[in-house]
Order: sequence, then C-alpha cells, then structure tokens
Amino acid sequence: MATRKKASQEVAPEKTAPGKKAAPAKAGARKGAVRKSAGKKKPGKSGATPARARAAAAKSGRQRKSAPVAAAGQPRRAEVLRETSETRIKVALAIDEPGYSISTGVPFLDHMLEALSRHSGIGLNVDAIGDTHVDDHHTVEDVGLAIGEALRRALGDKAGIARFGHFETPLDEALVAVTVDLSGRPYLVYNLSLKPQRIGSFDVGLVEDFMQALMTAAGMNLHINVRYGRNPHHIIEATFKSLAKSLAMACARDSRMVGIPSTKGSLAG
Ligand SMILES: [Mn+2]
Repeated sequence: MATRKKASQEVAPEKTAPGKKAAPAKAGARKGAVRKSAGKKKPGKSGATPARARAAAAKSGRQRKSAPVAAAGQPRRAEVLRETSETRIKVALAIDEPGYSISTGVPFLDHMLEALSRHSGIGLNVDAIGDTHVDDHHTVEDVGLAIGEALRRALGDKAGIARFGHFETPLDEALVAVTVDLSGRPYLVYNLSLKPQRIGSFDVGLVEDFMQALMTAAGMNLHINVRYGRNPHHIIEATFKSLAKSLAMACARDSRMVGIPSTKGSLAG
C-alpha cells in the first residue's frame, strides 16, 4: 500500500495556517492556494504554562534530560507538501486554530474532511490535485498520508497532551465508535464492514485506505468499530465525526499531564 515512492517535504510553518471559512481553492489557481490566516488567535494558553510545567517536571526529576523541549506554548501547526507523479498535495494543519478549506477533487472526501475539521476544531487546509482520471485511490491515500504527517509534526513531542481519545457518534440509525492513542505506534483495527459499493462516485473501500494512510503517517493507534448502521453514507460520516471528536480529546492539553504522557518518556514511536 504505502510502498509507492513518495516525496514529501516540510514547508516553513509560520507562513500559513488554515483560514477560517476561506473559499476553497479553485483548480488551476494553485499558486498561493494555502491562505494566510486572517487575524487568527494564537493557540490558547490555558493550563500550565510550558515554563512552569517544565520547571515542575525538572524539580520532581520526572522529565528526562534528553526529552525534547515541550512544544506547549508554540503554535501547534505544520504544513506538508507531498508531490509524486500521481498526486500533488498541500496540507496546512493547526491543532488549535479552527477553520477549513478543502479541495481534493474527490467530493465525498471533501465532505468527510470538512466534518473532520469542523467537529475536531483542528484547522485544516487541503489542496490536492491527483490522477482522479485513473481513479480516486492515489488521491485518497496520499491525502491521508499528508494529513497524518502534518498532525504528527504539529503535535511535536506531545508533551502535556491527553494522548488518548474515544467517542461514539450517532447519525440517524448508525452508531460508530472510534478510539485513538497518539502513541507513535501505527496500528489500525478496522471493523467497518461495508459491502463494495459507491456513494456517488466514491468507492467506500477507500475509507480503509485513507485510515490506513492517516494512522501510519500520524503514528497512532486507531480503532474503528461500527456498532450498527444501515446507510453507508451515515456510517462513514459517523466514523469521521467520531475520529474528529477522538482526536480533539487526544490532542487536548491536560494541565495535570506534566511532560510527555508516557512512562517510557517518549511517544516518538
Ligand atoms: Mn453527509
């Protein structure tokens, strides 16, 4: 699956951030498609300040000397540009700055990513051009990889975060549970058995490819369990909403969580 040759690079993070309600980029107007945030607030500074947290940790001797400097207090943002012969994907992600602008060329994926950003409060700009004339597979998978990589970079060393998240979202007759651990160890449990079918032009099997790519690049343990449901659109949408809420929980800063939330002292994977 992720064996195709990829090229990706980090883009300077301070230039852009997800813009609130920015108009989706038009195909053919790719230059400068990642917008500047207009008057965005800096991420909240609730809870322990990084300096105080670090001082407390140092005092108690719990923080290892080799532990990377906590990212707390710094804007949790990252940008990823991923270019291959199949796709060109630009992602700007800002954990604490809600707002989205999504244009992937795959309408159902746009709908799901909008839900992901809207319900997580994680700012997300995605601008993708892919070989959708072949099919949607490369684009869906590579968008998952780029978002996952942006999330991993934005989280930094994960000091002071909750790390775990779980949520069950209903959508009419469907109920879907998603559980995440931002452990640095990619592992997917995917209990979402939909018979092969399409929603509009979207092949529902691609949801698994997206989740596989996302959790691999983000370095997370991701469990998806459909409790029940009939309508595939409802089931998939409830999955993305549960993922959103779970990620919001896992990324949230917990003022009682001093340093990196691991007895091992690292969540680097
Ligand atoms: Mn919908």
